[in-house]
Parts: sequence; structure tokens; C-alpha cells
Amino acid sequence: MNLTSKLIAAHLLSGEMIPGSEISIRIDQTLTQDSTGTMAYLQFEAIGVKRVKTKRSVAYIDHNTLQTGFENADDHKYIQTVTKKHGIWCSKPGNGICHQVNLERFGVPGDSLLGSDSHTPSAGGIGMLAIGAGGLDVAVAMGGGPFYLPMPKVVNVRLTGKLPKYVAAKDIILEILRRLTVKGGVGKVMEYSGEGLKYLSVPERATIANMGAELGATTSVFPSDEVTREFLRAQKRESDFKPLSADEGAQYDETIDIDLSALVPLVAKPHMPDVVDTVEGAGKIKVDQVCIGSCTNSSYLDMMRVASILRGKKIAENVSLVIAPGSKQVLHMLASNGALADMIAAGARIEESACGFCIGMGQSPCTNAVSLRTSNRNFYARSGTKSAGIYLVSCETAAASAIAGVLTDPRTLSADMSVEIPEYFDVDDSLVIKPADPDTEGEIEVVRGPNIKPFPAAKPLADSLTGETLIKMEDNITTDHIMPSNAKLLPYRSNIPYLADFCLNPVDETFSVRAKEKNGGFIVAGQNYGQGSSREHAALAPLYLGIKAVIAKSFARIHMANLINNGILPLTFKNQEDYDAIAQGDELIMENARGQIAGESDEMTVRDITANREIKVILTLSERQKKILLAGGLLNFTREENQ
Ligand code: MIC
Ligand code: SF4
Repeated sequence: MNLTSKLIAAHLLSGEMIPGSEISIRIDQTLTQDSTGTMAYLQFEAIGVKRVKTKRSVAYIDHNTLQTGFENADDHKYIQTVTKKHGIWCSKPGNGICHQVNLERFGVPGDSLLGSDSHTPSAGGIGMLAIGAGGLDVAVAMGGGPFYLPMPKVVNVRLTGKLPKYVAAKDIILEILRRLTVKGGVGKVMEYSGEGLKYLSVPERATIANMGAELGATTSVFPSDEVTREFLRAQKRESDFKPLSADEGAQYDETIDIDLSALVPLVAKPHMPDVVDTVEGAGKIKVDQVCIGSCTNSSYLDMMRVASILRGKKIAENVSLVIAPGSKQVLHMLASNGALADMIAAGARIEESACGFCIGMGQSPCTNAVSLRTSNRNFYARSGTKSAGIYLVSCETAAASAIAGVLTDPRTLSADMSVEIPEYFDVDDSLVIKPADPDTEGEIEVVRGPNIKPFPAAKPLADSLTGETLIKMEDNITTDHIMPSNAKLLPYRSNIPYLADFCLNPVDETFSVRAKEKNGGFIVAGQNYGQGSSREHAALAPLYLGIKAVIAKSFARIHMANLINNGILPLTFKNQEDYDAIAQGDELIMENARGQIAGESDEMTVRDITANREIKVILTLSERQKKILLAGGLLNFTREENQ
């Protein structure tokens, strides 16, 4: 057996492990962050379970830390009190980015982890079966419910050789994105193997697993080996170690070979993580901003390498360099050993340990800027500046370019890069709030500021769905297009009526006004609709606007689940001609929608009244998913089941 199958088998609750068929698994740990967490906890409260039933559930506050008004701070208060009451740990703002802190303090090899953040698979770097999902799925898992997913295929990524100096883990995953594209991992788990593994530390493995999300993969998995034991020992929790690996001669659905020694520094150019070129080939592009940090590249090792490159140097005049170490642990260690002083002396602007620039929470670059970032997503408009181009690179390339002022291949440097995992990390969990004891939890008052609004409730599916094709879009529309996030909008993650006004704004600023005028309708899109973030808001805002169905050429996994969970039909075109023929503004009708959903066939019919055409669509559903859609979403369904 391969390792992925072993991990799934160890958690399997229902279904057969045949690729594509629905399985359900037991969830040991959950993770939420604040921008999806407020909604997830409102949903958890609505389910009505008093205390979480997982081994451990942790809420992190790391996204909405720019407190320009009362909204974010109110959300923090709500999360801190609701978690304390219901048996959940809470990592306060300042403690770090969820995936970095999880790796350091809570990740346990062999455990399953469900997180309301698409980069939850970072924990695959420490041998967890770690999956990203919408907030409602995480709320159900906290209540002890199973998590359902299509059984993935397993890809063996065989690593041989050793990375050359200045070539980083980031370059490995950029190489995979170059080969496979942002659709290449859909329905698959990337499982890493080979003798090249022994040279990759846990944080480097996590960098690779982190950006498996950009491949669209269900998750990525690394074995748990001596490197893992060493990392856990240095985090003073060796007792969490468990060796895990694939069996000798294990079977895989696909295999990819990567010779690490042949890799070179790579860059993903605007506006997709798979538009990959070599740094050398991209040329000496003049740079306005360099941002180092995010859950992809903010570990102690990353930061020490950056400090080594910056030591004794000054950044170029035309560059603004921003550095956000991933956690309090990392920042404190840099402060203690002098590396922080090297960064500051070079001219870096040090940001708090949080998502920050990665999610457009500040540091939007100037008009037409070239911004080099070590994060994982360079989607259009995500930085907060629509005209800016974001280039994704390794820490080494970022630091070298900050000094030179132009995109620079770090292999031209001569810094000492021999950074090792320390004997012991600086362990201090004082910013993690413990849950209340069961006998005192009744005394805890959950504080709800005025920004916390009820979420839109889906109604049971109507008999017939009618409406206009409100918008027709291309391939690869991301959840950043559907529900943009930036410093102005993130504070409203618990206020769907407000957010809905910005739905699909980067594609068409008139969308939400038109949707409201027409009382909702249909969305039409190309392939891989809803890739990227796990934000359920990309389903909740359309739900609020009255969207009944999305008809696309294909969907990204998490978004498809979010649509179903919120009672919106994710229909796939059977024939390409129908996508071509349908026009924005066409009146559509799906007659006998309840009957079609409940029926045996996964082929259904929608009529384009304007074009007088019949559109064949596919919706393959398990019996459970049918019930969810008929009930008008997972929350209604869960309540019905609990009665
Ligand atoms: C992201 O990187 O896009 C986020 C912000 O972390 C999201 C979650 C969110 O939208 O709140 C994610 O990746 O799931
Ligand atoms: Fe935060 Fe960016 Fe990572 Fe999302 S991708 S969790 S916003 S650091």
C-alpha cells in the first residue's frame, strides 16, 4: 500500500477506496483561521453540539489582524470566547500563521486534520492526512461528524538527488506546477518518496505540501521519518513521533520523477502559479516590492537563509522589502540570535507574524508594480492593487532581488547558506488559550460584536429553478474572483449582506447589482471554477444574491463541496457546444429540479429559453449529497439528521 491509502484506511468510516467514489473519514484534529473561522463557529453553534468531539481543535487568529476599525477585533473576541466555551484551543493574534504554528506545536504524524483553509495540506509535511474544506464541513467535523470526499488517486512524486546551493523547496513545487498546471492535481494526492527526501527538512516539506493546493490536489503527503523525529524532538514533543511510510513496492496511479540536482531557481509570473519560468529566463525585471513570508515560506530556516543573504548588505533604492516571520517562535528566535538585526540593518520592514501581505491585509503595492513574493498565490487583484503583477519566488531569489533591485538568480551570490534545524526551537505556548474545563464552560459568555451577522439560510430546493444567466466566465476563475479579500473586505467575513455587494467584482463590477435586480439566477463558467481558497463566502455571497446553480465545464473540489453544502447546484456541461452557445442574459429554467436531483441518472436537463436549446448537464451525487441539496444545504440536513 502507498502511504496515502494507509492513512485513509486508518480513518475510513464509509465507502470504498476506489478513485472517484465517495468515502468518509474520521477527523482527529481541526484547524480554523479567523477569516473563515467566525462563520465556522456560528455554524458550529447552530449545529448545537456543546463540546468538540475531536482529539484537538485549534482556532488561529492570523488573517484579519489589521485592526483599522472595531470589526476585526470584535471577530477575535468572538472566536476567543466561543472556542473557550466549546473545548477548542485558540492561538491569539501574534502567535503566528495557522499552518506554521500547527507544524511547530500541534501537527501529529498519522493524524487526520481538517482545516477551513485551503493550505491545511501544509501539515502533510509532517506526515498528517491534512485536508482543506469549507467552514461548515469543519464545523460538522468538530461536532464529531465524518468528512466526506471523493477517494483521490495517488501520485508518487519520486525525488532523487540533492538540491544545488540556492535552489529551494519552493523551486521543487514550482517545477511541479510548471509540469502539471493549476488543474493537474485535481482529484489526486501527491505522495512524496525517494532518496532525495532525506535532505528536505520538515518546514521544506511543508512548503511543497502547502503549494500542492495550487495544483488543486486533495492533499500532499510526506512520510514520517528520522527527519520528522528530529524536528519534533527540537520542538520538545518527540513523543508525538510515529514512523510512517509506503510499503516496499507500493502501487500508485501515476508517477512523476524529479531530479533535485537538476533544478534551477524558478518564478511564477502573473497571474497564475503555473505560469512558471526560470529566474534566469525571465530576465532582470525591475522590482518595486519584495515580500517575504506567508504560510509557504516563513519558517525559521527560511528566515535564517534570508538573513544570511541580507547580512551586511543594503536593499536597492527602488525596492520596499517586507518580511513577516511565520510565528512568534520564529520571530523570537531571530530576535535572540541577531538575524532580525541583520534584516533591519539591510532595510527590511518587519511585519507581525501573520498572513499580512499574502491576503492583501496591507502592503498593496503601487500602480503597475512588480512585486516579488514568497507566498503561494499571484491571482489577479489579490494584492489589493489590480494593476500590479505578482511574481512568486523562493526566499533566496526574493532576498537576492531585494538587494539587486531587479529579479536576480540567487546562484550569483556568495553568502553562507549552511542553516540547520536548531538543537531546540524556542518553545513558548503562552499565546495559546486553553479551552475551559467542561464544568466551568457554562460560565463563559460568548461575546458578539455588532459585526457578527447571521449567515444566510438556504431553503429546501425549489421544484423548478428559473432565472437569467447573470454572467458567463472563462476557465480558472478563483475564489478570489468570486469573493475578493483585501484589507477593506476581510473585516466583513461575518457580514454576508455587506460582502455580497462585492461578489465577482474583479470580473464584473455590475454583477451583484444585476443579481439583486433579477432576484438571482445562474452563473456560467469554464474549467476549474472556484479554484484557490476554501472560503465558503464564495458560496454564501452567491446564495445571498439568489444564485440557484453554477453551470461550469468543471469545478475545484472545495468550492464544489461548498456549493452543495449551501444548497447551490454545481452543474457540469456535458457538451462543450452548450457552453459556447449559452450567452449572458439568456433565460434558463431547470424544470422538476427536485425530481432530477432525486432521480437515478446523473445527467440532467436545463433549458435555455432564450436560445431555445436544451442543455445537458451532469451532477454526480452520492445519496447523502442528494439529501443535502434537497434539504437546502448541509446545515439543514445536519439539523434534520440530529432530530
Ligand atoms: C487564502 O490564502 O486565500 C486564504 C485567505 O487563506 C483562504 C481562506 C480564506 O479565504 O479565508 C484559503 O486559502 O482557504
Ligand atoms: Fe494566510 Fe496566505 Fe497562507 Fe492563506 S495563503 S493561510 S492568507 S499566509
